[in-house]
Amino acid sequence: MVLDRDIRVTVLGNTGVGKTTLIDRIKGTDVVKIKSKKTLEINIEEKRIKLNSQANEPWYSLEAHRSYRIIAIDNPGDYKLRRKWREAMRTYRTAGMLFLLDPEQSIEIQRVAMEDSYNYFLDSLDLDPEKADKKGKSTKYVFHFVVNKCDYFLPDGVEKKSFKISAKIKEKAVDFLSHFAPTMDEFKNTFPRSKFGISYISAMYSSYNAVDKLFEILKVYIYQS
Ligand SMILES: Nc1nc2c(ncn2[C@@H]2O[C@H](COP(=O)(O)OP(=O)(O)O)[C@@H](O)[C@H]2O)c(=O)[nH]1
Ligand SMILES: [Mg+2]
Repeated sequence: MVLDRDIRVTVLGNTGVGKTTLIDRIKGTDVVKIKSKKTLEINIEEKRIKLNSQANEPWYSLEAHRSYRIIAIDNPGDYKLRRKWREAMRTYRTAGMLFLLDPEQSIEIQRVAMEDSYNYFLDSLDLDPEKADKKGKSTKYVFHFVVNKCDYFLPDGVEKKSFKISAKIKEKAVDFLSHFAPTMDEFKNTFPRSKFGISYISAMYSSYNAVDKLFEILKVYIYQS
């Protein structure tokens, strides 16, 4: 339908941070049905969804009747396979990237992954660094940083199912994310016209609403409404 809209996004992050799990969860898929295996190739996942906010739109509005097609480019996270990121971003032009972080994993290693995503994103714009910088300065992209596996901050013995972020857990997740602030600032300096956001979720245990919300945010960035 003409009304339909695409949300094209590249999903990046170190191996094991939950990229594939998150993409699998889109559309309310139950996590128990998902078999996790290492991503070695670039996979394109397409899912047509209705966002929760659309239910609040009046029936006569276009928005109420739209479908959103999520096109998520799932990438391998192994550092040896990261050169594929540039390839993926060159081949499948997207609005920007979802960068996932895992509080269970080394900060140092993930910082390198974040720096790699920055460099490969620029490379994908133009292999000439000056031209890439220029493009970065003048174009609007979307960079959304996601602290995944926030269930990791729950005290032992607390039920994880239907995980909901509390103020206490968010505080810990914010603290974890602060280690990446210098790199995130670098993104902001290089892409001054772009949109930046942060989400705290558990791809595995958050309700579908929380997963859906991530794409609501992207929709607003991309379509400004
Ligand atoms: N506890 C917890 N485990 C998760 C979460 N998301 C993913 N995982 C697990 O982390 C592992 C790696 O996930 P995967 O999606 O394959 O990561 P990828 O390499 O980034 O695609 C799997 O065993 C998942 O079940 C989460 O939110 N919480
Ligand atoms: Mg994967």
